[in-house]
Amino acid sequence: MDLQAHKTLILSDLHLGAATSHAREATRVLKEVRFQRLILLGDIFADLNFARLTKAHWKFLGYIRKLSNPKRNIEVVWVEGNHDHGLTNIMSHLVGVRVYQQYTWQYGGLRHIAIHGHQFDGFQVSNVRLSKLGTSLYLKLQKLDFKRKPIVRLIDRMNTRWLRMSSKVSSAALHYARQHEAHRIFCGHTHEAMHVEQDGIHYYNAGGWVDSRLTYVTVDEKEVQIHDFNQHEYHERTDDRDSSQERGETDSSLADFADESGLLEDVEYESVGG
Ligand SMILES: [Mn+2]
Repeated sequence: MDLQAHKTLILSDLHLGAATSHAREATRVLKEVRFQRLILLGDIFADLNFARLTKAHWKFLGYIRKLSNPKRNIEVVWVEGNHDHGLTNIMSHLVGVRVYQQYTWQYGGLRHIAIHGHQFDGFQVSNVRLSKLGTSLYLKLQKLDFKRKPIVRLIDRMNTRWLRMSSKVSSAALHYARQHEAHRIFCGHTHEAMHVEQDGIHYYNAGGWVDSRLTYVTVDEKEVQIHDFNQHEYHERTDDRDSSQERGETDSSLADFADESGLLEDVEYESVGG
C-alpha cells in the first residue's frame, strides 16, 4: 500500500488493559505503514493497572519503544488523555517517549494542534466523579461478564454516545483552534472518526481501537486522511517480522516487551559502541 512515508500518523484511544482493545491490529498498522512522526493521541491506556495488560498489549508497548529508538529517526509523541492521565513519568521511562498535554507543530505553513479532546467535553469535566465511577463499573463488568460481551458493547456505546458527544467536542475544538490560530486540530476521545471543516479550519477525530470501526489518521502536505483498518491490506515488512513463533509459547509478557522493543539489541549495540 503506502510506498511513500507519511509525514505524521495519529492513533488514539487504544485503551490497553481493556478486554476490547485491538492492540494486535494497532501494532500491525505501526509495523506496516511508513511514517516520520507518530502521535499517540491519548487514552492509549484504559487505566493505570498494568496487571490487566495482555501479551498483545505488551507487544504494542514494546514496539513503541522500538520506534522511539533514535536510530530509527522517527519522532514519537504521546499526548495525555483522561484515561492515561498521570502516566507521564512511567511512560517516558518505560517506553522512552515524551508526554505532552497538547502537541503543537508547524507544517506546510500551517499550524497544527493535537489534543486528546476530553478538555472539550463539558460533561466529562464537570462530572469527573461520575465519569470515574462509570469507568470502574465498566472495568468490573468487563471482568465479570466477559462471556456475555453484548453488555460490554452496550456500555461502550453508552459511554460513547452519552459521555463523549462527538459534535460537542468538534465544535469546541474548532473554537479552540480559531483562538490559537491553528489551521488543523486533531482529537480522539469520542471514539468516532470524523472530519469537520468550518471557515477554513479543519477538525479531525482519529476514532479509536475499542469499537467495531478501527481508524487512524495520516497528515501530509496535500491531504489529511482517515483510514479504516479493515479496508486496507497490510503486508508485513521483513525487518519487523514476528519472531515469537520460533521461541514457542512459554514467553512472559516482559520477554515480549523486551523482544518487541529491541531492548536486548540495544544492550549489545551499546556495549559494542562503548
Ligand atoms: Mn478519552
